[in-house]
Formats: sequence, structure tokens, C-alpha cells
Amino acid sequence: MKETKTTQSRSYLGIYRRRINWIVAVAALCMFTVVSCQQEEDGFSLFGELGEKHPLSKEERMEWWRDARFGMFIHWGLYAIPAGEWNGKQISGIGEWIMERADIPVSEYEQLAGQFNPVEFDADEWVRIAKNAGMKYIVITSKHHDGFCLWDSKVSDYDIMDASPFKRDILKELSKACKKHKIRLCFYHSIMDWHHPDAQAPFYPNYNDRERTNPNFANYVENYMKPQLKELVDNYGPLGVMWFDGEWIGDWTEPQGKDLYNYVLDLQPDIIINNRVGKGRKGMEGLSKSEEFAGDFGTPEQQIPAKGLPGVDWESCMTMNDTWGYKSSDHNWKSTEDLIRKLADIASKGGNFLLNVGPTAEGLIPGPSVERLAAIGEWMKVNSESIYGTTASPLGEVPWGRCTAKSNKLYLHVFDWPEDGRLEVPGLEQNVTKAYLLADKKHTGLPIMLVGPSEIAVTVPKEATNRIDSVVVLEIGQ
Ligand code: FHN
Repeated sequence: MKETKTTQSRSYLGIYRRRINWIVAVAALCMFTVVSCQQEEDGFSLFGELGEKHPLSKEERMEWWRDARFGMFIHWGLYAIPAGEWNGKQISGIGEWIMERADIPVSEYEQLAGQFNPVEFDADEWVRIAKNAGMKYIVITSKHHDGFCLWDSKVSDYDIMDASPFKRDILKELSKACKKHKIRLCFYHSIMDWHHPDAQAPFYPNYNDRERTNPNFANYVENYMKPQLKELVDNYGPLGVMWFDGEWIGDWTEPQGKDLYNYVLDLQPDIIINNRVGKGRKGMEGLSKSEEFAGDFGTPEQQIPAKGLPGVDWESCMTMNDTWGYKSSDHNWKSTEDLIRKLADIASKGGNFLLNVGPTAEGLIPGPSVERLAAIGEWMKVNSESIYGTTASPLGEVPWGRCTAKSNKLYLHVFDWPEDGRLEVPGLEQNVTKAYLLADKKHTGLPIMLVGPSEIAVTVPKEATNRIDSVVVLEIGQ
């Protein structure tokens, strides 16, 4: 009897298992079809040469990033030591390009590694500075064009553990601090490499020669760059974004970009990858839509597209002065006012803001950057609701500032506070049921007047709540 029951239940189990297998198979097929259609629509098939499919849709992967809106870019490497000066001369241009700008041979430049000893580096402090500014993610140069690696790479000796006296894995420390403070860690990684003999090193003194190619470049890609990327994903992840750069070199092609995109996504299925993995950046100069935005998001550099990039995820990366890597002579700092308004401007156009810091050779984020980030943080403490998770403004241009949107709210970022206490809001398609100042914790309603079919005027206090950007919230009814 016992035996029969067991046999019966086994066979029931078998039927259930088979049924479950069928259900799983059908569900997987449906998901596959939906995901693949979505990806075709996005103009970038995720099914590359590797022939493998990726389990998460772009929508799922992008969710946290779209909510975040604000991140910290960190350019840090050996170039922080010369800090813009070589053999007693100021070298023009951005600090991290000094190897190229000053025609420094590989053998000479790599000596800097022996001097790189940033004893003031405190990963926790860096992450706290970003977090207090309201930033949700950090993108740090794992390797910039000069080829020096900030982590303990097993396929290179040109790294922080093997070549410098510091012998502390910078990326490991940052990854721990980011985990602790719940900030997403992301890596910038340069495809161009001025140090590797199979990449651009032999091009000296013109490392950036776009016309030249290296017959051994495939060896660099397969046996150096890809293993390094695997180390970064496997040992320092899970990562938020893999942020490629240096894709303009003659050796790099769009098919290689697609292969690399698939390679990285296979390593970590929920990672996000920027357009510079391929030749996507050229799209801004008029390629077709599918070529235009290979990768998951566009990367306008040092600029905010006048009307955003509708239908595309994008992130403006920008310096606080005129250099990415530390340059001691660059004092041309953007004001806090400018930076806060840029943040609102970018959010109002549906983009993210990746704001750069270039730490010193000692490991310190420069004072002027720290001060500005702290001031942005003060503003964010009151107003971050008007930035996180918002989408582009549904209003046209408004004369007093910018507008961001989220669920049933419009956030009016008022840069120019009306002296007469009357804030006119044109271009409204829906009913406004309530208006209040975001800085007013009680959400006391402000008087609203209908002044036209799609225009209201809100009566606001004489004084702005913030001289840079005061936020007025409009609640929208059905
Ligand atoms: O050449 C780099 C530059 O040094 C810096 O890293 C910026 C950041 O977006 N990207 C390249 C230029 O596009």
C-alpha cells in the first residue's frame, strides 16, 4: 500500500513537473518574443554574434538609472601627478591627456606609477561627498586612455598593486564604500590604450592617430581588454554601468562594439552600457537611428541638448572646471548656481547629469569641487523630489526657469522669481488642483487663478525660497 501511494505520488509529481516545464517553456518563449521585439524597436538587437539572449529587457535594466538622474564622474589616474605640467611647462588641454599632449614616451610616462601614492585616499569620504550631494551613482575611471589600471588586474602589471607603492586596490575600497552607502558603483573604461603594445602605444608620438591601426589589435581586445572587463564585473560588481570611451580609434568598429556590448551583458545581465561601446557618438553628426544610439544611452559631453533627446535615454557628462583629470592651474570653476540650474535643466529635458571631479595625486577631491557638491546637496535636501524619478517637462519653454514632471505633479523650477508675486504658467493641458512651495513642509496651498484656456497664475510669496532655484509644485487633476 505504502509503496503504491509513493509510486502514485511520484507519477503525479512527474505529471506536474512536466506541466510546469511546459508552462515555463511557453512563458520563456513569450518573454523572448516580447524582449526581442522591444530590442528591435530600440534599434539595437541584443542578440549579437555570440547568439545568446539576455534575460532582462532594457526597460528593466534602465529603471534605477532613470530614477537616479544625478551621478558623480571621477577621473583619477597617474595624470594627477603632473597635474598639467611637464618638464616645468604648462601643457595646454585637459589634464588626463598630458601623455599625448606633451608627447611623453610610454617608458617615461609609466615611471609615474612608481610615484603614485595617494595616502589621503578615503573611499568612504568620496562616497559620502557624492551621497550628500544627492548623487545616486559613481562612475570612476577603471582605466583611462593612458592604460594605468586602478585595480589589481591579473593580466597586467601596469596597475595600482603591481606598479605603485600604494598597493591598495582602489576599486575594491570604493566598491565596499558604495555598498555601505547604497550608491551604485559604475566603471568608465577606455577602449583606446596608449600603453598597450597591441593597441595605440606604437603610435607615439601621436597616440591619438585615428588613421592608424595596429595589426595586433585583436589580441589586445581578446586577451587583455575582455579579461580585464571580466575581472571588473566579477570581482567588483554588481556594477551599475560600464561606461566605455575612446571608441573613435581606427581599430574599433561598430560590429566590435556590438560584440563587446553582448560580452559585458552576458557577464552581468542587468548592467547598463553607454553608446560609446560602439561608434554611437557619431550619430550626433547624422548617422541613421540604429547606428545613432548603439548601447543603452547617449552621452552628450560638456553640453545639454537644447531639446533633450526625445525617445532616447541620455546623460550629459560635464566638468566643474575645464578638465576631467586634476590640473593644478585650472581655476575656472562653474558656480553652484550654474550647476544646480544645469541639473534642473537636464532633468527638465529627460536626461541624467554626470558631474565630474578630478582628485589630486594625494587622493583628495579638490576643495572647490567639495564646496560646490555640498551646496548642491543643501539644495537637494529640500528639492530632490523635483529631480529623482522625474521625466521631461510637458510644458513648452517657460520664461522663469524649467519644469520637471512626476505622476500627477509638475515641479516648476523658478530661476527668476517674479517680483510682483505672480507666477504665470503657460502651456497647461490639465486642471491644476493645488499649488504649493516644495520648501513648505506643510504644503500650504497657494492661490491659483485661471488666466487663459491653458494658462494659470499662481500667487507666490514676495521672497523666493531659494535664490538659485525655488520649486513650486502643481498638482494636476483629471
Ligand atoms: O578623451 C576623453 C576625455 O579624457 C574624458 O574622459 C571624456 C569624458 O567623457 N571622454 C573623452 C573625450 O570624449
